[in-house]
Amino acid sequence: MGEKTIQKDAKIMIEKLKKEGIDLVWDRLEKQEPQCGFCALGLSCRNCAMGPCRINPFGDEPQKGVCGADADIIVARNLARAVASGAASHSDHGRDLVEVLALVGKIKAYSVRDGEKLKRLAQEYGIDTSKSVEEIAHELAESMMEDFGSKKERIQMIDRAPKRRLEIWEKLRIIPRGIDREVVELMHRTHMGVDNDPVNILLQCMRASLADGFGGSMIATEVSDILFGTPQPKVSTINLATLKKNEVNVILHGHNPIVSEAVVEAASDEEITRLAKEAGADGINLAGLCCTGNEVLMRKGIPMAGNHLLQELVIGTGVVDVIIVDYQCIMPGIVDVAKCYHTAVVTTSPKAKFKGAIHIEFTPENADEKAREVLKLAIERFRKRNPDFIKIPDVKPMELMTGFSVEAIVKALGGTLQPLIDAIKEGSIKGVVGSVGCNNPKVRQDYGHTVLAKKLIENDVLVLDTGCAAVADAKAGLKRMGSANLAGDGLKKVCEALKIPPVLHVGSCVDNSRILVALCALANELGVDISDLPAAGAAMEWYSEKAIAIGTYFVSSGLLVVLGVPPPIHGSQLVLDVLTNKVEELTGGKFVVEPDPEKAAEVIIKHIDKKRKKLGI
Ligand code: BF8
Ligand code: SF4
Repeated sequence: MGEKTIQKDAKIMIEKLKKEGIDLVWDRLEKQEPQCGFCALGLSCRNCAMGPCRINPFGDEPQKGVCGADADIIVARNLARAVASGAASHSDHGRDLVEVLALVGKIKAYSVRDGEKLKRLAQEYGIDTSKSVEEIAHELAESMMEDFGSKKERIQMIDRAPKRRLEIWEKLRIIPRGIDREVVELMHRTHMGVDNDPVNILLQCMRASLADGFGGSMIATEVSDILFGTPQPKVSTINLATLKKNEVNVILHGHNPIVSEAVVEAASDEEITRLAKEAGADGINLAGLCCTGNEVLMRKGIPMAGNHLLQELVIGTGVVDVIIVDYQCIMPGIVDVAKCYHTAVVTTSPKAKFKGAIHIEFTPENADEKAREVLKLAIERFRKRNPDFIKIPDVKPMELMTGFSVEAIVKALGGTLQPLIDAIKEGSIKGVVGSVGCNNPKVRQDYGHTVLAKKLIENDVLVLDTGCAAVADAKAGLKRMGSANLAGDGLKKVCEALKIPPVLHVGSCVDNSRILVALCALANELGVDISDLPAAGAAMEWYSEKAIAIGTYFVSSGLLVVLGVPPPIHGSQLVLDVLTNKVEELTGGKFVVEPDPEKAAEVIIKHIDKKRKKLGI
């Protein structure tokens, strides 16, 4: 295995934990190698008890599963199940927020922070906005719950897409009817003996992914903004040096801001501060990890400890007193690492319990009380730190600018998208790229994201990033004040004028819906389709099924999407050809698999140039 990470803080911690004999994600990957070749190609199936089956990729027998399914059917079905899981994850997260919205007025811990957005959404859903905030919130929640069900012919926010895009989807019959419905139908179709036309399965993959992008994820973003405030630009810090030796450190990990927002509130509670001081600490220090981290960074400016592959390393600093999690992307491995230190892993959701963790269940009704309980636990654990195990990497916390919701971007532009459109037209900004997704131990951590982003901004391409890609770029200093210097002359000029970095943090992974909203708005302003825009997506270090769902809704929306890690589809020439080639005739978008970020940037820039030429700009 080559170098594991490009980041200094991570390198220092990997070294420390190695000396302490602790098994990390990279060690476990090594022990898994060689990984199953059939599975890597998508050629194994265990969908029923006549199997498990596998297809020989070299043309020898077996070429069919016991039921008669061939490579194309098996690969398409496997991909479909990944899309279903990814869409389900984002959407179930969205639903949890809708359930909180429905309780506004009846509970203490949560209220409406962005009343303007609540009204805007209510109008979009056809709700009478002359009522009280609580009534509007309740009715909006009810309407959104219908988006999840099977009563509607189309989910509400799909109509944010440009007219031409909707016509394309209507023709392909992939307008999502209900969020849960499309996921359930995809699972149904992949049961043995249902949909055995690989292309038909892929079309339903697109529909389920759109139910995520314009449904579950978009609801998660919009309702989080309503409940916790729409992000505005702010400055914060990032990397492991955000941990403080003399403070009680609590790491907020996972995805849904419901729990973490309550913890942020409770951390400024006088009693808590007093207890922390009594224990000998200077105070409480909160730091984020993964997408929960992105949520509280965007809205509250809470410092960020790191991304996906930092979750074990952060515990190894010996100063994390509690790591509190909600759900998704939380490696079970953190419980084993935490056992070697004084760190408590606290789970909070009835749907995400971890063997060996402490479960403190949060509900909308008890959130403030439970948040204080968790902080008290952290203070207790602070007393139990072992000084022999403490090491915070000696690096400077990196400064970053965050908080670029679409509303904030429009505000920075002076109230309309026009300046951005003008900049794109005259070529000072060549195009826009959404850089998204994870870390994957198979890729040198943060290398793919950061090299891609640097190359794009050098070429005057504005980068919008989310999730762990956003954390990677920020750690590398691409979102510092003054990072406009790293951009090409055109983009630099625009960034300096607007006082923004050339890489804009638009949020967590559900906030990829913000990228959709921005692209829809741009296309609508220009009177074109999304596929006409000089725009693209990239997921250079993806690992998660959620990333597959995101990539699929980007491609379905007409974007070229570069994947830096090959998806398990290479076992079927047909599926590979559809997704990397033929789909372009249908949606205008397609996947490109390119692990080298330099080459990925070239592919994207060429694509952007082509689109500019076609637009005559
Ligand atoms: O939803 S980028 S590793 S943390 S899946 Fe997970 Fe991937 Fe990070 Fe956020 Ni998104
Ligand atoms: Fe085998 Fe077909 Fe069953 Fe899959 S569905 S395990 S290919 S028999």
